[in-house]
Amino acid sequence: GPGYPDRLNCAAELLAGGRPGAPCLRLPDGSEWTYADLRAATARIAHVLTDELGVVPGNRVLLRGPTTAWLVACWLAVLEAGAIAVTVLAAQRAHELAAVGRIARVSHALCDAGCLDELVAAELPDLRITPFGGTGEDDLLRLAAGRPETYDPVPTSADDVALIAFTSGTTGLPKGCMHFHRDVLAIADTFSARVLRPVADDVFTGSPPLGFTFGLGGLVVFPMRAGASTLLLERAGPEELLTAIEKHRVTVLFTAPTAYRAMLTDLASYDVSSLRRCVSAGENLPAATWMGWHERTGLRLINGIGATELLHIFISAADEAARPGATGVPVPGYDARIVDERLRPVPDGEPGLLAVRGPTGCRYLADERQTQYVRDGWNLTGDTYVRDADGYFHYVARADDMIISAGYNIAGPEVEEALLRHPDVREAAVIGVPDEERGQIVRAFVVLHDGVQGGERAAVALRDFTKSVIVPYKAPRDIRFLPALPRTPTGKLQRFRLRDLD
Ligand code: 3SK
Repeated sequence: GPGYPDRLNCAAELLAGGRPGAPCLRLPDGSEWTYADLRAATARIAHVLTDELGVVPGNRVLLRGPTTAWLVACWLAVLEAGAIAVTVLAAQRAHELAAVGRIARVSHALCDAGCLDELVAAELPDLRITPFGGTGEDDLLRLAAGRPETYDPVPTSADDVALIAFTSGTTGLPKGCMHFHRDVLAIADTFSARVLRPVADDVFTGSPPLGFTFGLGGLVVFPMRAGASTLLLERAGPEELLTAIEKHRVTVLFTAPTAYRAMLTDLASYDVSSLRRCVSAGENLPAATWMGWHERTGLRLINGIGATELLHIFISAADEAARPGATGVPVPGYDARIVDERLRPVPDGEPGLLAVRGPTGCRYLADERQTQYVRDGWNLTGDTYVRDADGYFHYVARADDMIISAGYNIAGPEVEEALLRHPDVREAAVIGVPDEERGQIVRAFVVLHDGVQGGERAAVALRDFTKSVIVPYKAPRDIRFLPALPRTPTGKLQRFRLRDLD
């Protein structure tokens, strides 16, 4: 990866990314913070942290709130003060916050005044909670108001931990992933600089929250490293995104495949002609979604796979290099290969486990799952992938989501892609369910477009349709209709909840 000096404070570097008078943070009401504004706000908060709240380098500080300018300033201030940011989702509940707080041993929390309740209910002993953005006497912003506008950032080492990012944990206890100051810059200097290639005039926006590293990178680190600006949306559903793109002439969009599909439905009513770069990650991007977006906007979606363990995207492709249905090729600075259970490379064209290494690698905090995830320096992401003869990586399934039916291996996402080609289908999710005769059978959960009827006849028609698109043994034997699919706050499908439905 790129070389960095031994002494490095990534927050100070990011704040120096743009001209002082250039816009940095944009808000939905049309107001903006320049780089100088954000630098001053960060300095004031950092003074409160060190002088009043007793934060010392190495302390773990929990950050919680919707995507606002103040949350960004708090995040930067924690890092400038040499402390470690533990950014969680505003949507996380008390028991999840309690687990995160215990594992990360947080000493302080900065929490948006609008979502204090769950954090208080987490009952973390010895946690000093400071609200921000409220009206209380002890509000962080009130304390910060009279403080100096400059702050000497703690000269952290490039290898000091800057963040502990928690995996969204669709199953099991959440895992904390430690990332260094240099890692925060490395994601900007690899995926962003080499694949996304933003310019200072770009206006970023997107849906992932800052407690998800997809959002932290795409909505804070990448724009600031490029001296660009970012529109912060507290609510960022498909309609809010479309409205914001039109109103603020957004050029760079970060969101998940589901949102791209949902936006396609309403696209005709909005002017999205300002868009230049659209990144899709967080889940598999079906070829049909890529094609639909291309047909309607003329833009080639930049697909990517990232992981909290690796901080951001490590396989991707943009522009002419993008191929519908493929994730892409390793981002410059990363290596990826397909291996078997014993880490031996498997030939191109054969499915196996995805193994990755690069400048940002997984270091779990106090978790014995480290030795399963990282072997011989390779990160095993838990995905089954195939590499084709051109070196492109294609998603098959999560390794533990492969369905085996009557001896056939069936990858759920392939069946989902087939279902999504049907014009009535809005979302589809496929699981294997136990079956006496076949071991497992394929069951599909389908969300139909508004105004389309489900029922037995629709199920038969959909099943026949999938048989015309993929080999018939992969067609779902059982199709059920749902109003929506169960997802985590970061937008990932919760297959275990589908397995629990009966
Ligand atoms: O979870 C993901 O897929 C992801 C994607 C991009 C960046 C970061 C993450 C965790």
